[in-house]
Amino acid sequence: MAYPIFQPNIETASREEIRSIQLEKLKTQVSWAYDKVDWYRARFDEAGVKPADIQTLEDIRLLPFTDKQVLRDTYPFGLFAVPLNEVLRLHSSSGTTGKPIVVGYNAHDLDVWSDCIARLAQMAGVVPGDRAQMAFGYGMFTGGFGLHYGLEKLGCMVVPASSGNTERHLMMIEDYQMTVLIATPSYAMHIGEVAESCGFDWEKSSLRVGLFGGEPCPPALKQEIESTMHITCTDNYGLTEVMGPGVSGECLASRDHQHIAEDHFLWEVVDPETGNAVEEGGEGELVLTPLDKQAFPVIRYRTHDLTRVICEPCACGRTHARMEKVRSRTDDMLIIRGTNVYPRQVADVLAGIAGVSPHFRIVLDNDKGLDTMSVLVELEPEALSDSFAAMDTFRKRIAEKLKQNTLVSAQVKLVEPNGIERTFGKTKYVEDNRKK
Ligand code: DLL
Repeated sequence: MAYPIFQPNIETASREEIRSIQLEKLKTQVSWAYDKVDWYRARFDEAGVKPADIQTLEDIRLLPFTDKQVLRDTYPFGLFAVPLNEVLRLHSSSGTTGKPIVVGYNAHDLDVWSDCIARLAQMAGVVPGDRAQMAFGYGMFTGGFGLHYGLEKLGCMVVPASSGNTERHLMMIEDYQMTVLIATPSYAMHIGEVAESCGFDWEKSSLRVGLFGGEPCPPALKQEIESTMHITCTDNYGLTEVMGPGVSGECLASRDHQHIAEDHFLWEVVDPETGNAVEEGGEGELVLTPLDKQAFPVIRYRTHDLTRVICEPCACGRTHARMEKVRSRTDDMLIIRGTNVYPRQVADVLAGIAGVSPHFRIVLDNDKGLDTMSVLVELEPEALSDSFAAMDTFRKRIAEKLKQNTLVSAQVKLVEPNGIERTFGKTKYVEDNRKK
């Protein structure tokens, strides 16, 4: 079987060539960050490292890590390396208390991003002329716009349907003869459920490929969607801080892995406790350094995603290293309908409301393929009232504040004082009942 490749001379370069491209770009990227961003210059100086000290790829270990906290501390533009009038796009990521983190792209960055997306689409068998229906949200989430421009670059017709309005999605798949669906796996599952309830016939549908990502996609879920919709789906990985989708993509020859776009990202796998490199092929936390970012350089970003990386050649012909699908993280981040939520965001919101105890529980369920979040909120005795209307207003106010902060709608249930069970005095803050 021949697999089409978007940039064959880069995607099938020898390991030596890839390392040499990476080293050249790494040197430039480190100098760029040092010269243009005060924060990097101060940190590198503190660590006693100058850009000229980077002589091999392993020398990256001389540099300090960055993490989400750094992006918060420098909010909104403290890590930007180009004048703001050269920045063409901002995106942001949820999952932090208070302000989100902000990232920016100039024309060069957007061009690189589209190449990375066109690559992962080709890996899944998408070809110019395909008709791609977008069910990722457009907005601050990187999924919608990221995939949109990359697919246009590949030569696809893109229908920017966005997420929601599932019956309209089905109508468009049928009427416009769509061939590619872009969605989070949980939303794709939901489309499948709605299709079943309205008698949609997938056997007659023109849909051929699903491009998924943004959250873990358990193999059983992928297989279920593939067999329901009669399509082939790939699962693609990325994160806002280093670009968005496009960091790595699944090819059709190695279904449990994703090829990292190694000419654009230098990867390390480290022990989450010590920060030291794990042995080759060992499991650890993925650390990424984008090699081609001008507006928003990021050096040694701690993703908190656990994986292992292998460099053996792949049957698809690509030589870029493959990371195992991410199934878990080193922190407690939850992904709910594609939105990142930390339990401490809920804790912070509740801490600001009088009459509420610090004990709560986030309960996650899955209703017809869609994640749902309920929050059990324990009351202090003084907040109890006999008036149903007063309690209901209070409940709605909490739900509104949670929505503002986490960007996810939650059903709030008020619980009497001491009503949330403690085990050995400890509250279990998350109960995740979603299909694993
Ligand atoms: O989810 C970017 C993206 C959009 C990737 C669309 C693919 C498709 P964030 O919202 O910043 O960015 O969330 C990033 O989501 O650190 C992982 O923990 C998780 N994640 C993203 N893709 C996958 C995946 C986008 N395919 C965080 N498998 C990451 C497992 C994923 N986890």
